[in-house]
Amino acid sequence: MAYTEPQNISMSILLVGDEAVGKTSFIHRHLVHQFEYKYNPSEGCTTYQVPLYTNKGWMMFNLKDVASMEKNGKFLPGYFKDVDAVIYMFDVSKVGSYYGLKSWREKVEEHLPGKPFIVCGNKYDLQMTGSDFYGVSKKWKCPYFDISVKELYTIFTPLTCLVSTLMRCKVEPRPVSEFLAQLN
Ligand SMILES: Nc1nc2c(ncn2[C@@H]2O[C@H](COP(=O)(O)OP(=O)(O)OP(=O)(O)O)[C@@H](O)[C@H]2O)c(=O)[nH]1
Ligand SMILES: [Mg+2]
Repeated sequence: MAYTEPQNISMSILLVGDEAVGKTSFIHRHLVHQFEYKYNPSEGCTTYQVPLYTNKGWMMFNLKDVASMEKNGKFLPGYFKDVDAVIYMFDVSKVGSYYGLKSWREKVEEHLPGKPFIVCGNKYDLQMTGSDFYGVSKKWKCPYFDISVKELYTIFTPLTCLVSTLMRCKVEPRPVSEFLAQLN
């Protein structure tokens, strides 16, 4: 089935994790296909509309980017409004950010009990020998992905994994060139 316009499937995903793990970079990569080297700490919670081309056509995601500095603050109810699923992100080169996920999870579960979630270990380019973090998958009973926003390693799979769970069918990322070829 070919779509010419993004499908508004109203899927909202909350993105949380410690300082500088790459949450905003992840969104930026999806939106403008560029990598920003400079670190600009985010503030509050910003929602971005992110389209992704998949084997089911274009899909639109609302990605809610929660700034790490919110960790010790009070989460506002708006952050959790209409959220369908959660991505917990850490930096595979900073083990502290992996342990930091525990308190993010406690905080999120308080507001969104039982929502589907996945864990992403970003900056895999800094540790290409294979990460040791797959244990989280067993511990938290959730999918885990090593990703590199910088090197474009597995970065489209987290969203399609969550949408597959929510739609109960297999959704996979497809190259945009495939979509453009249909138009010719
Ligand atoms: N080597 C490497 N650096 C990355 C990668 N992804 C992001 N970065 C860098 O990590 C830094 C922080 O990225 P951000 O996306 O701003 O981090 P954040 O998680 O949004 O941080 P907060 O806004 O403080 O919550 C930036 O300097 C990015 O260039 C990656 O895959 N590999
Ligand atoms: Mg940020």
